[in-house]
Amino acid sequence: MPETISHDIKLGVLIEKARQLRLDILEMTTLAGSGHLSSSFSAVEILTALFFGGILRYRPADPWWPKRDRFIMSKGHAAPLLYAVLAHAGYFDREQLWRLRQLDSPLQGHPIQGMLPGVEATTGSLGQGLSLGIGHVLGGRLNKLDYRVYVLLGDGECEAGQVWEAAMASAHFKTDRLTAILDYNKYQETGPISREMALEPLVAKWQSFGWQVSEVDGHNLTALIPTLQAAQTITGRPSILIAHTIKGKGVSFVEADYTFHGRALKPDQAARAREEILCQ
Ligand SMILES: Cc1ncc(C[n+]2csc(CCOP(=O)(O)OP(=O)(O)O)c2C)c(N)n1
Ligand SMILES: [Mg+2]
Repeated sequence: MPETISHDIKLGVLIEKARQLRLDILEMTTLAGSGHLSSSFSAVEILTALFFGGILRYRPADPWWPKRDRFIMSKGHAAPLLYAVLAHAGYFDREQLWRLRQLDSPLQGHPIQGMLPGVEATTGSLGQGLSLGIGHVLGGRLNKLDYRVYVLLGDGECEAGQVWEAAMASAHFKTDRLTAILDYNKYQETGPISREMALEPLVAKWQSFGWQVSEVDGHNLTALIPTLQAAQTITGRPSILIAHTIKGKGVSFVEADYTFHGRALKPDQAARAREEILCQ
């Protein structure tokens, strides 16, 4: 693997960032005693690439900078990941992470716009983020702003009809400043996607809706970053990265058991998980 990804971004620095994010998510959810650790771990490299790999333009000191690129966490239950990334990006003090899910905390179980700097959209009711993304693209078009919009979707989330309505609308409006990333970990809350509501053939589906589709290993930063860069060059239609991922990536016993969805680890499990993450 190359040591340098683009310009001066070092692969080793990004891998270490991903490790720190996993450790923080583990700490946050263990302290809270609840939260979606496995859903968060699934997308750690995707958000690392976006926020720290030179893809998104943003200004933590000016969260509503009109020209910022928009990132919408449509699978809002992965809030621990979003919060950890925003803290590491400098939007707020990292100490706030330890207040996840407390009653008076801005770090609620699902992200709420306006409560925490950097949270672009209120999400958690699955299926809505792509529609919000289209609105941002059309707004940018009207206001002559050239920002790009990125939406992270879950695969279980794609069982919601609104996603496909948005997919159609997006192609219709030729929203080429919109890139969706599908966290294709093959599981939703209650079991495998193939059993609950099969999505395949997924590439052909998105293509038939008029999207530019690429498939990528969602844990490989050297693949993710160039694929995201390539998506920026597409014109006349929206693009989607189907990112093959592993739910709970990084902790063997979580990867092996989908029932960890929405469950925090018990202190002894958390200690084992921490060891595994530190050894990678
Ligand atoms: C509209 C709606 N229905 C049901 C839920 C409950 N729910 C929360 S997470 C989840 C599964 C999501 O699976 P997926 O999109 O694959 O995300 P993953 O955790 O695998 O990343 C469900 C059904 C919800 N949040 N919103
Ligand atoms: Mg899933």
